[in-house]
Amino acid sequence: MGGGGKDMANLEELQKKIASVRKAIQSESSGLSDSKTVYELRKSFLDKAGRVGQLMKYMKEVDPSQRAEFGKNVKPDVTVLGDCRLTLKLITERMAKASHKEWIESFKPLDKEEYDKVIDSAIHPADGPLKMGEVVTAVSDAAPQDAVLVNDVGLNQMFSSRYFRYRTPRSIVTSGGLGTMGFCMPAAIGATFGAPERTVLAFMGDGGFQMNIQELGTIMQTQAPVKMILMNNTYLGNVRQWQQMMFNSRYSCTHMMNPDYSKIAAAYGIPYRLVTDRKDLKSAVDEMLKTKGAFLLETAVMDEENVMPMIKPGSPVDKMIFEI
Ligand SMILES: Cc1ncc(C[n+]2csc(CCOP(=O)(O)OP(=O)(O)O)c2C)c(N)n1
Ligand SMILES: [Mg+2]
Repeated sequence: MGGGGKDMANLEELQKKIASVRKAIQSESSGLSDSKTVYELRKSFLDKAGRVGQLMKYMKEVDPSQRAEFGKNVKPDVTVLGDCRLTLKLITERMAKASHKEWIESFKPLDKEEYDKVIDSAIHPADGPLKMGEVVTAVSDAAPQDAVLVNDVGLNQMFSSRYFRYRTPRSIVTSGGLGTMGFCMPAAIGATFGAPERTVLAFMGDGGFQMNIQELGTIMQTQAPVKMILMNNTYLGNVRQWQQMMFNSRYSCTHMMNPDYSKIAAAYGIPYRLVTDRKDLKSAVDEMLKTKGAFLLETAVMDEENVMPMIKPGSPVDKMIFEI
């Protein structure tokens, strides 16, 4: 009982801490540092299954206590409580059309900076070992317009998502930020069944491929025509990059001893080719795409390549880095 005052003091301290964390989120890592207008649309007013058709019914049941959600993390200038489908329409009708020409122009020097510092050397390296970006670009250039991209997790996922040029909507199958290594093999097999008329390209790293390598058996059995592009850097590359950046290159458990993939492919009766030199890249990609059915293309890529640019944990979006 006598501790009541102490509890109040603790509570006040806690509230102060929460307020300062909120302030930090708002100013630092929210990624909103330079945004003038931000719309946050909540779907709280949809029914549990998210059915749009029943919105009217659910609107009547909107709980006014939802107002407590407003301004929780970022302080808004204007708040609107209502069904997104209806209120958005009412808001856009009232907005004056703007072109934001100057704002859009302001991105051009930034695009150029990114191209000069990162993209050019990633996709057009002049010498040295093969790089993931150029492998992805070579496949992307030669693949049919409606090819489906499936990727695994790690650097291979980021490089293939970043440099594969999509020409058809609904063409990427990825575990995204969920980042489930091993995802690519079964997902790619599924894609060949879901879109049998399209070429399915499966980009993987040496770590993730081995997590579901037994699916080669499914490919053998079902004849699923998956074009597997293994980007072998002999590392759990994504984790190695973080160890380089955060732990002064003290690598732990990230180096990989790989099996002889030519023998693995042969065991499953799957055509295989290894590329170690960039002069052979194009012909190998063409051979993979021309071959009927599944193919395993192993590319021996640079061991310590990093994916850039990146934002360090806790940094705002305008403090991105281009090299470690
Ligand atoms: C099942 C699972 N285990 C561990 C991780 C953590 N993890 C994320 S990326 C990565 C390394 C991936 O290595 P590799 O498949 O060789 O791809 P690379 O980054 O070298 O392209 C690891 C271990 C994960 N995302 N999923
Ligand atoms: Mg790897």
